[in-house]
Amino acid sequence: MIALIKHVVSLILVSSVSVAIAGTKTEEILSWPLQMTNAPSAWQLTQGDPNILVAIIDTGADIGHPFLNENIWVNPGEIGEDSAGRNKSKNGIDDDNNGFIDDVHGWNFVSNNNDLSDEHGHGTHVAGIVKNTAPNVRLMILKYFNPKASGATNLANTIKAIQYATKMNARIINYSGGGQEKSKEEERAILEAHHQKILFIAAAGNEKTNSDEKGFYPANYGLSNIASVTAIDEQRAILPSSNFGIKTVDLAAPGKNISSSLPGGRFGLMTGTSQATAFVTGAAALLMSHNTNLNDPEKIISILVKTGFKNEKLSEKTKSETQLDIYRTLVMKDQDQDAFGQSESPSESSSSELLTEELPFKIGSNAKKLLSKSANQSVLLEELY
Ligand SMILES: [Ca+2]
Ligand SMILES: [Ca+2]
Repeated sequence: MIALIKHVVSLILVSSVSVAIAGTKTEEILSWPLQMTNAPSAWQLTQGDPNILVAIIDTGADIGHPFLNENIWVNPGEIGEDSAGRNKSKNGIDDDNNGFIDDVHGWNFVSNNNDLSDEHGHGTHVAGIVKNTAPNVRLMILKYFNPKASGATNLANTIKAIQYATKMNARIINYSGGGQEKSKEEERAILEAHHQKILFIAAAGNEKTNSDEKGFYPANYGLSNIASVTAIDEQRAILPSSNFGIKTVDLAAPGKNISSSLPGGRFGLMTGTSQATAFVTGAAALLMSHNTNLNDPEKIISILVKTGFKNEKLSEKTKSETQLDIYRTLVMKDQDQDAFGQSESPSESSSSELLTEELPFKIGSNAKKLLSKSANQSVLLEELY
């Protein structure tokens, strides 16, 4: 498992590049991924259902961050008073009998406690992107990554985190990590999640490789609840660092110079397929919020891919040459629910014009609020490590 840690570290470090933005308006930087994915138009339909629970399996998160704190999941079985009148969240008792003591917002599998603090920044950044895309959904924080631990340990903690998310009924797992080593146990854990209809959104990886030839896991397990996401820049080109593959990579989303939250109440930029993955997770959460009967992961992935915006720059890079378009995802699902059957192509549907014409970008009041909230608190020029 030495290779795994190497690649896990590599994935995260590539995602950690902070970029100076001298001469660029902060709001432009903040808004481009949301504009490109038509998120503000989508928010006019839904900003996310608080009942949609998204597990962020990563480096932890700053759950007190002003941008995140209202979105952090609260385990209902670990709050309130116990029979002795003590606060369940800190009584040292596993009140909901799930095997974890005082797991109020998630779990730290590195230290085996409920301290979710993020010393790295990656998890806080990924969580912020999901929140920024799906403003009202809940985030369960599961910390698996320890840069000082062995690959085997990080893998074992990943598996435990997937099992926790499954047990606690997350609807989506965001996994912005991975490596080129397979693990039967990890695959089995994701299969168990599939049995609970949990959608698993995974980073394609930042190895600059063709994932059809050299697998990157968990993105490459081939399970029908896993979506593999690669990253594009503001010009819609795939990043030179991003993995690709016409058989194995499902779709692309923005991943370069992405602004999001960082520990300590800060904001900053990161780059990589980790960030792209988080946008797709947010989009899937909005889709589930808008279509409450939609719970088949395979179908959700199919909708995300087929309603994506066709991008010729993704030719030979992804399965369907599409990039995430959240508004289309919601609207096309609304307009023609039969368009996504296995035998029918969306291009034959009554809403086919949506596949070939770019929809007008409209920014709603909530979008402005979100963007300005970010801009006012941004600290964008820091080198993280
Ligand atoms: Ca518990
Ligand atoms: Ca307790």
